[in-house]
Amino acid sequence: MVLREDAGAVTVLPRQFPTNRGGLCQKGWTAAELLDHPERLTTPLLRDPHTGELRPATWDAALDRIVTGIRAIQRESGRDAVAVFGGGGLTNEKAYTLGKFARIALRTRHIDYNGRFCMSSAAAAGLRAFGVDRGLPFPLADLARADTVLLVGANPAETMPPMVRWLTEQRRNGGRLIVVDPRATATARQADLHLQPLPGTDLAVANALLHIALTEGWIEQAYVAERTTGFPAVRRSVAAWWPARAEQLSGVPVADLEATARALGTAGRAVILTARGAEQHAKGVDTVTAYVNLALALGLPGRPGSGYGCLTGQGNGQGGREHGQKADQLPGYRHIDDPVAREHVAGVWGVPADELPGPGVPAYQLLDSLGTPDGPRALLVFGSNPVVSAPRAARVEGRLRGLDLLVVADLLLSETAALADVVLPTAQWAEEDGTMTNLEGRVLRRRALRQPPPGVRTDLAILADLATRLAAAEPATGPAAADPVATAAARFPTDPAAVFAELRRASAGGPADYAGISWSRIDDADGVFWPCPTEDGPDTPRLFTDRFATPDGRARFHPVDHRPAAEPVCADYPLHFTTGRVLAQYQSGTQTRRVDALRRAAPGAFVELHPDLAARLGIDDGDPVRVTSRRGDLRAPARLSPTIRPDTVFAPFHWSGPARANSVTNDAVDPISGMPEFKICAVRVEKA
Ligand SMILES: Nc1nc2c(c(=O)[nH]1)N[C@H]1C(S)=C(S)[C@@H](COP(=O)(O)OP(=O)(O)OC[C@H]3O[C@@H](n4cnc5c(=O)[nH]c(N)nc54)[C@H](O)[C@@H]3O)O[C@H]1N2
Ligand SMILES: Nc1nc2c(c(=O)[nH]1)N[C@H]1C(S)=C(S)[C@@H](COP(=O)(O)OP(=O)(O)OC[C@H]3O[C@@H](n4cnc5c(=O)[nH]c(N)nc54)[C@H](O)[C@@H]3O)O[C@H]1N2
Ligand SMILES: [Mo]
Repeated sequence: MVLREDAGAVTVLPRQFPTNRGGLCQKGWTAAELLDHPERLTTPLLRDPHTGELRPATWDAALDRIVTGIRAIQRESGRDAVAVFGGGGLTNEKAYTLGKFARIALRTRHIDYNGRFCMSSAAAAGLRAFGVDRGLPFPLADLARADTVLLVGANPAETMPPMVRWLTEQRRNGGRLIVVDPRATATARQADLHLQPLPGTDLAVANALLHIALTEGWIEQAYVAERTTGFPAVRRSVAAWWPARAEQLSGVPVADLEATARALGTAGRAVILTARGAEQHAKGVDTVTAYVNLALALGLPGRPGSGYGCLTGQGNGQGGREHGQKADQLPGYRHIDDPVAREHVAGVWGVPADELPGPGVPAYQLLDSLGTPDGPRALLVFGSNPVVSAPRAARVEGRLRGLDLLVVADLLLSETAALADVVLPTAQWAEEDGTMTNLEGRVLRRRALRQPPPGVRTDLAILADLATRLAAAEPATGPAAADPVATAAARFPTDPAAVFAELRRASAGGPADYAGISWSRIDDADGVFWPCPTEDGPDTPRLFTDRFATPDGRARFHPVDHRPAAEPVCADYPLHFTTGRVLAQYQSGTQTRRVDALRRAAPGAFVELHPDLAARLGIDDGDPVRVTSRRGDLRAPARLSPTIRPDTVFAPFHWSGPARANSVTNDAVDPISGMPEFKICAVRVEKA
């Protein structure tokens, strides 16, 4: 998009661009409203120890309080007693700096971020199958050429409207769209075929699809032989997944499973895409793996117009997961346990490799450990609102309240910021330069249109301020003769161009290699796809055309089996509860609940119920209802709709207070990715 500023008012205009072709969703059109919003934070806030209220303070007082607090806590309880929580909405430059800040300014192992709640299951599955995790290994425009597109647990008509144009074009070209969702969403209603499984049964569906493809002889034998390893074990494991068994579990009729397998197995070009509906489960990694197995057996990945992909969510959901805000990660998508990676990155940062901490723990585990005897005593949050968005949120809220020091940098007083000891007002998207990497792995520029309002600093400036003050408070160690404050200032530049130049060096040679990407090249080329190791060499719009990113170049099959949801339904909690999004609200709602047009379009939470279920429970449309799980409850008006399964209820998670969906959700996590089970738990529903 393009921004124009006229007499102080900012307007958002569309721009012809290959990913969205000038399309924006309503949240994009209205985003400028937040720049001058009356509730915008313009001064730091400090909690008054006597009254317990947040009060405006100077930057000096706020930063002093933070640095004194951090140093005292680390002196008493060790470096790991301070933790950092980041966000997938931060630019690459900020995500990179946040990871670096945690590792060399705080020297804590505890950093993780909200992307753990988002793409982590698909990332882990992609990594183990393909050797690299890039959401889409091909440009989005490829979708228009596919004969069949299978969307599993994705509702792009509400969550990525500009992307739906490619699906419309695909069907205009004669292609078929198949959607797997327990609800007949706006996306499913456009599909040629809608499979409506019980939540949490996608893995069984995928194994049955592969079973059918095997029986019918639709496996690409040559591809499997030349480009993959491990198929025999998968073939054996799906042998037990005859379609009638999958129908019994999922409720998807055998005929629909067969039609889906045929549409994929006999297509010239086919694409399988997963999103949060399939991934946000305690078996999310295995579920994605089952769809990757299917794609590999059909020979799709790396073939033009075909493949497997994950629809990455947040603004910088891709770049945010590459440059070191993940607990186990260093920039360039390197592993923090890898001695070579540590040497390289430590070299760029100018510190000894053995000073870099080891891996931390995934987001939920981190949040749940806060303030406990073995957990961190302080937390710094940049770009997330876990009081609303974390699973089992009441418990997380309690953990945050139990901290000795909570620092939140935000543009607005989010529910998490409202609990903080120190709140730092930060710049927004239109006020700072930087880069974002989109769902295609395409690195894009984000350009500043204007300065932040007086009193507001950028995240980069905040991190630099903290790093220099921490250095000043650090007792001198070792023979380092240099002035520690000057060294810290040099290590934490506030100019995003300087940060990006360093990020390029830090990522060089890693899986997500940005070394050849300059801002001017991005400008000249409508974005640049990583890996891009040299400035004059090519970038990589399509991965896997010749080889996969594994040591032997072959993709890896992994046998995976269905397992039930972490919390089965029972007599007391007889219904399945699932959560997701609506078109007009974004995430924890901090930003969108404050925009008039969006609030009018989606004023509050609701509980979506099938009319038959509602009749059984004596609930009418609009009645206040209570949804209760073992963790807590949510209250919101009923919205009756025949589009949802009668055994399942749905609520959006954008609201806080009594309507908070995450008061209800389960905090069971995937053993590999750490992804919480946002998409299924057992509940009871009654009129409130
Ligand atoms: N309007 C809007 N757009 C957004 C966002 C937003 O908050 N609001 N957030 C952005 C972000 S960060 C993300 S991650 C993306 C998410 O984009 P999506 O993944 O498309 O969004 P969700 O609504 O979370 O989930 C998609 C669908 O999964 C279905 N579902 C629930 N349980 C299951 C299940 O067990 N199996 C299957 N197959 N489906 C299931 C739900 O009914 C829902 O329709 O959206 C991005 N875009
Ligand atoms: N039940 C349920 N829960 C879910 C999900 C679900 O489907 N169901 N989805 C999960 C998913 S996929 C996601 S991505 C998470 C998202 O949930 P959160 O992590 O809470 O994400 P946001 O609401 O985007 O929070 C971003 C916060 O950072 C602020 N912010 C925005 N830009 C900046 C910036 O540049 N700098 C700083 N310092 N702050 C900024 C915003 O004002 C806002 O308060 O929710 C997860 N929670
Ligand atoms: Mo997300």
